[in-house]
Order: sequence, then structure tokens, then C-alpha cells
Amino acid sequence: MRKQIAAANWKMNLNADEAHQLLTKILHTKLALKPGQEIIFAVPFPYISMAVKKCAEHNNVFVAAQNCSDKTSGAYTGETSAIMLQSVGVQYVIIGHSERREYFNETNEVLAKKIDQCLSHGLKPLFCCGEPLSIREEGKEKEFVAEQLKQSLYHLTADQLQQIVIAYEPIWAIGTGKTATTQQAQDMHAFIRQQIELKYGHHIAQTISILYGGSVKAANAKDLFSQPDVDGGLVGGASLNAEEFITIIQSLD
Ligand code: G2H
Repeated sequence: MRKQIAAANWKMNLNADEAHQLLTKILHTKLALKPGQEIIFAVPFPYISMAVKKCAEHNNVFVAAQNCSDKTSGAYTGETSAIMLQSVGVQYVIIGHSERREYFNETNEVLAKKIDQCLSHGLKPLFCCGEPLSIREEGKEKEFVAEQLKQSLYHLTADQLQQIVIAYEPIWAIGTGKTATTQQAQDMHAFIRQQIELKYGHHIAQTISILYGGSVKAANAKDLFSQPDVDGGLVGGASLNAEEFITIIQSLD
């Protein structure tokens, strides 16, 4: 059985009080997670310790960082290493979000190194892939995503790959209010799983959770999550509202 995951990506939002209140409100709700279901909060760095402390009181609720360095340690002012994150109780790290790729020039090669840092230090990468609108309009979205997978993941052993969660986030659907249709999401998720199967075999491909991201909200989560290859969501804007995110959690299959 694959893990079903509702992951909140707060991005660069909320002050400390707001972050504490939002987390408290969600965690005080009776979430009734079923076996195999997980919640992840990808919070800004300054709130990680607070979030780790609060989430530790709950089963299957974990904290993610939104990024980490591709270097192990040393004179890299402003960077945060995987070792540091692991040492404060983080379990997941978002790697390769399209905003990091676009605004911070993160290439597939750098992302492969970040993944290696995470795996070497006991952290699970939540690896994001997805195409821009121009590529979809050309009908080349599958080739584009296949290349992202190949360049950042295919150096991993099968055991390492099983530590990864993949998030498919079509860039044209991020923060735009435009969601991929359930069929577009399912098609790409099935394609990603098929690519993993070609490289790592059927069994491994069946165990990898593939989340959908891009304007997931309470109103569309159930439809998206009911698709056979959609194993939950990576949620930005809607995760900043407690009621919305709770409904999204309760929409997990
Ligand atoms: C995609 C998503 C979360 P949003 O970036 O990673 O954000 O739900 O606001 O489109």
C-alpha cells in the first residue's frame, strides 16, 4: 500500500504567531488519519523547531524544510545543511520546487546533489517536477518531466529511490487558481509511475507516492485524490487556511 500524503507548503508566508496559531488549530482538530496516511508541514526555517515540537505529539504528522544546501558543511553563508535539518528533527525536505528552479536557478544537476545530501543524512526528499505552460502547449510535457526524473533521480539505487516522494506540479497551475483536470493529473502521474517502473521495476514503482500540486483546494481535493495514481497533494495557498487544509486532509483516499 502506498502512503497517502497531504503536504502543506507554506512557502514564505506567516509570522511566528500566525504560524503557531495555524498549526495549533489544525493539530487540535480530530483528523482521524487512516493507516498509511500522513500529513507534512513544510514550514519556513525559523518555525521548524516549533513545528517539530508540536507535530511530535501526533502520529504520522511530520515536518519538512522547503529547501536544503547541496553542500555538506562549511563556508556557505546563508545556507542550511541536511545535517542541520536532521539534527532538529525534520523528516522531509522539498527539493526542486519550481519556484526554486525559476528564481534561484536550481538545475536538475544541483537538485540531484541536494537529494544525495538528504539521503545521506536520513531525510526524505519530496522531489518536485512539472512543466511550464509553453512546454505543455507544444505537447512535450511528458518528455520534459521524464528528463527531470532522469537527471535528478536515476543515479539512485532502488533502496534510495524508495525514500523519495514525488510531487507533480504543472507550473501553469501553481498559485494561478488553474488546476490540472483530474484526467491531466492522472495521465501524468501514471506516466511518471511508468517511467519509474521502466528504470526500477514494477514493485518499486508501485510503492512510490506521487502527489499532485498546483492550486489544490478543499473543493477539488477529493476528485484529484480519488485518481488511481494520485497519492495526495502538495498544497500551497490553501494550506494557509486551517479549514481548507483540514478538508484537504480529510479528502485523502
Ligand atoms: C504549488 C503549490 C504548493 P499552490 O507550488 O507547492 O502551491 O497550491 O498555491 O498552487
